Amino acid sequence: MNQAKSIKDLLPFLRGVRRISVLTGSGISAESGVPTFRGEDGLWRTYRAQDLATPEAFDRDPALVWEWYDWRRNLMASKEPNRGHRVLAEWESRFPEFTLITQNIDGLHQRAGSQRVLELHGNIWKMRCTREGTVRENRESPLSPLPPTCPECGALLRPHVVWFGESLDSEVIQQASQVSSRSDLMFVIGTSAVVQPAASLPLATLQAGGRVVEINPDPTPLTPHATFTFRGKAGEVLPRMDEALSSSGAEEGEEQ
Ligand code: BV8
Repeated sequence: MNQAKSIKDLLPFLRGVRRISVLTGSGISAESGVPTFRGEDGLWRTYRAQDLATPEAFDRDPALVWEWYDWRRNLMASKEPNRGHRVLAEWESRFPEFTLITQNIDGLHQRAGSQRVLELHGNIWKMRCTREGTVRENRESPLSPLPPTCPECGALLRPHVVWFGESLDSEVIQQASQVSSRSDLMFVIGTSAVVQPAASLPLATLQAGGRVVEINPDPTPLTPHATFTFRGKAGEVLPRMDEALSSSGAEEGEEQ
């Protein structure tokens, strides 16, 4: 049984580790008021995302897909990073090698101050020209006109996100896989661990002899494999871990 009794159980593992990675999912943004995908307030339950977050849906009805993304952008525009995001941003400078890999497209990690973020599924604030492939950031909310068109060539713009059935950016997934298989320890926070290939990254850490620490109020398919599981909300567990770390000096590989 890998249920951690307390954060103190974790400290010996954090002492002296050099390479730490984190994989986050929509659960880390839940306490910022951004609906998760499969929870009670599930964003997808309302909008049947599986029908909309696909290239086929976009080809069939770009205006409808853009209405959904515009609704999500409006929703996210008023949300702030929470304590969980902020602790991870601080940890970036506290550990010798720290990499944040996120499935989220809300940009809240960057807003919290994280500099090195691997966005596996893209970013809702970026758009890509369907003809030229150029990517631009656009934070206009609400968008007008809908659907937006390329200022250079007039072609339709699409959200710069990875839809179901689309491959991830090869550079990004290659980097994420490399980081995962080199991590001494990977925190897996706020993800139901069902979407591939993201869900396989913690297994790469374990296969290479690293440890996995899961933080989630609910069990997931990863739970039985995790070295430690903390049942709780990211915005509560992470600040407590940060507190325990600071008072124990178990950081930057400090020898105890
Ligand atoms: C691909 C962007 C090649 C768009 C998203 C292998 C096996 C099986 C299936 C596949 C496979 N390989 C490919 C597939 C198909 C598919 C897939 O994985 N399907 C799943 C559903 C079975 N994958 C793909 O299509 C990927 N492409 O592999 O290309 C290929 C192509 C075709 C066929 C084969 C190979 C592309 C996947 C990317 C899809 N795009 N998002 C958009 O957002 O609009 S995925 C979407 O799901 C989001 O990015 C989201 O982050 C992600 C994962 O969801 P979670 O983040 O985990 O969110 P969820 O709600 O599920 O869970 C929240 C968790 O938080 C819960 O556990 C909850 O308990 C917890 N929580 C709640 N509150 C808190 C909390 N935790 C902490 N604190 C709290 N307060």
